[in-house]
Amino acid sequence: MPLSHRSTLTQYLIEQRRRYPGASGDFNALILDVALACKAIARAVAFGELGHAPCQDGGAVGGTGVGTVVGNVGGGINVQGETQKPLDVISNDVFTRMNDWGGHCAGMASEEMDDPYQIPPQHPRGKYLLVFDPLDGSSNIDVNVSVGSVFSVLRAPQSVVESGRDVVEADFLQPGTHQVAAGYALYGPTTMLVLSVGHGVVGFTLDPNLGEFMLTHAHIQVPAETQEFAINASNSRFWEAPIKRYVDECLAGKTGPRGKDFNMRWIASMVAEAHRILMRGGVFMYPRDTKDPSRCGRLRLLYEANPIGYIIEQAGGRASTGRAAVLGVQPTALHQRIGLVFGSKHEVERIERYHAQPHGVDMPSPLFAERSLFRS
Ligand code: AFP
Repeated sequence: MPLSHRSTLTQYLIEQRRRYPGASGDFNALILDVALACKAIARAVAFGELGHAPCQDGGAVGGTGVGTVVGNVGGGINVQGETQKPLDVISNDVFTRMNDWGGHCAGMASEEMDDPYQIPPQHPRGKYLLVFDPLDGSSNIDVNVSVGSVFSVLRAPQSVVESGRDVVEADFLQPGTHQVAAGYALYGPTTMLVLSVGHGVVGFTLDPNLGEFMLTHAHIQVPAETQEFAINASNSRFWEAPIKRYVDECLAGKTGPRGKDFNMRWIASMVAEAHRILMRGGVFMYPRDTKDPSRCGRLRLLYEANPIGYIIEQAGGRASTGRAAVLGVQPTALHQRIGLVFGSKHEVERIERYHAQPHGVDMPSPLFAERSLFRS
């Protein structure tokens, strides 16, 4: 049956499963549990300040308990040393509770938890690992800017599946190429779920009447060319030469070496930036820099860079550390940070070429040397 543009997420997953006649259905059930978590978080986010008081439904959002007293938890410090917003904590709780009972997961890991999450003993253990940032961009919550959830699905190592043992950090240290699915939910003017199960990228919009994710974007492709880039320019004095060169050349516009004008964007909510790039092209950079020598980037490899990188590459774009494909990086720690550049393929390849050249510059660039707007 050809996929209609109004399929539900469930119908889409059933269509995909037909490719694998031996599939048990565990994978589809896992994605549907993740989607349910995203719906519950969308609802919690939508309450905004109203969430500080108990909502009228007594918190019964599909039995999730979301919607109650949003403002009274959180305020702790997570493993990243960042202050947790109440919604960070609630979203993490929703993700773990929605996914720990179904028998699909062997364990989970999250930005908000120092250590891997163990499936409680009363529930069966499955063959997948779920890794997520339950509420990315949460520093934007107070100003009502779009935020999102990012997730990555890996296979649990055979030793975990066979023994049913507790998961340990090492089980999660798999390169992004090992992901079997990745996606994000964007809580913006509409709530969307963007997903790849390894056969391209599709987008679903949450129908508020039905409470269903409906397929609205059947074949998402990142345009190869762009005139838009996104970077936090306040870090320019810490950038390495190849990034300075790239940005300078974009800023030089029509009269510079690129021969065209660029727009710059920065939302500080990576899911929202990734979504914009998937819809109309662009390049996002949070590169390695010299701001804090103890860390080699801002974004987290396992639950930010890898899932977004997977989606972008499945959509025909490129995701890189600046030097090499981010999906090829062998992780060394659960909460490892990394430099990340992703988006329109030709732009990311250009940035990689600049990194490959000695000092990031192959010939004296008059703009870089003389007129750099971001000279250090
Ligand atoms: P939060 O989830 O702590 O708000 O972090 C968001 C984020 O990881 C990513 O979504 C943004 O692109 C990036 O950080 C913004 O970082 P700056 O605040 O340094 O611009």
